[in-house]
Amino acid sequence: MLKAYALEVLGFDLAGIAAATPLESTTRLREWVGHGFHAGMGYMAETLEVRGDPSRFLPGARSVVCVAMSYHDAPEEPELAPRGDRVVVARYARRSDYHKVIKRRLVRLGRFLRTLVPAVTWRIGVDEHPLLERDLAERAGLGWIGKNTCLINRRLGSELLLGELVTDLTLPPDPAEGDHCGSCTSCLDACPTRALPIPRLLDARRCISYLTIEHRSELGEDLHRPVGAHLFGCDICQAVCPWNVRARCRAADPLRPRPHLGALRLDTLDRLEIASWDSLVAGTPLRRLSFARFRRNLGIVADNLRQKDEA
Ligand code: B12
Ligand code: SF4
Ligand code: SF4
Repeated sequence: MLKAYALEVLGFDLAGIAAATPLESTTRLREWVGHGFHAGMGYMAETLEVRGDPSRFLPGARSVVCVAMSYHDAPEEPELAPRGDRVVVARYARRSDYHKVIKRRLVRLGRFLRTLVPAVTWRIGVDEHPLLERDLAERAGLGWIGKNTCLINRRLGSELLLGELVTDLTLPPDPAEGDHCGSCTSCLDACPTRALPIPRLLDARRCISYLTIEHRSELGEDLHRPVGAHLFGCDICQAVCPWNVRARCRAADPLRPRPHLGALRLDTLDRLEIASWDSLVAGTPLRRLSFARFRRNLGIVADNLRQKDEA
């Protein structure tokens, strides 16, 4: 009944239930942080022990309702190479900020649960909350974690945004889905910075998504060229994935794309003052990029596009 409400009334694309017991993958997370693969994301190290154990997120947690919303805009062509002076913004960021959208829906899901069981306790999680979201979603049967480390669903692909409702209620868990990557290595082969050295291991120090969104200081010279035309985020290891090429779905309101954010041009961006940058990105995930980091990224992209023209 809860899953049906999430899907049919609230409009989530996927919903499943996982037991709230500690995740085995916490060991992997410790190793990942131990090797420094988390780069400058200090919050990953600080919240390490909480992330893999939902009962530390919500004392007494028994179940996690995992949900996902698609932002797939098939049949758009995969944007591996930029055209002309086109600057690339990750597809998830070309629309309203999913954090707000998913949070609002999860709160409604929690309120609905309370009408069924008045004494229930719940807490919601989306992205910045210390939960291993993809591992929980995998356990809840929403898909599997691919070699590019993204959660992939057989029907919808991996262009999914995740959220959770953690509750002290015991709910019947869904079966987990098996791995469907097989012998494919397209994502590892396509990564321009070799940030995926082996399957399911992402080295954030080399990932364009980390470097353009989260990294605070200047980028190492050796990483400038591979950043290409990416102003914010990177979709390459998902664009080449056969499960996304095959996915046949469309992002629904309120996650429909804002077309102008998919067609940004270097010369237009270069003329932006801080106030016009703020209004361009208002209400989207691009808001996370301060004007100073926007200028830093744009400088790198401009050099790369210029060199491409000269070549
Ligand atoms: C930190 C972070 C990042 C970092 C690090 C990415 C990473 N792979 O961890 C950076 C900034 C690079 C990033 C990039 C992106 N992110 Co991000 N990010 C997160 C965040 C906040 C935490 C992820 C995390 O726990 N990482 C820790 C590492 C260790 O996890 P991991 O690499 O997946 O490894 C786990 C498993 O793969 C497994 N494992 C690892 N190795 C092995 C090996 C074997 C053999 C096995 C069996 C298992 C296994 O154990 C590990 C621990 O659980 C989550 C939100 C959340 N709270 O979970 C969003 C989240 C993962 N991001 C998301 C998105 C959309 C993106 C981008 C697509 C954005 C973009 N277009 O630029 C890219 C995708 C890059 C990629 N290939 O992952 C979505 C992913 C949705 C999905 N379908 O998977 C999330 C879930 C946010 C959300 N609420 O929707 N992100
Ligand atoms: S997001 Fe881009 S840079 Fe990061 S692992 Fe994927 S392809 Fe490589
Ligand atoms: S590109 Fe291939 S290996 Fe990579 S996640 Fe997709 S199916 Fe798995």
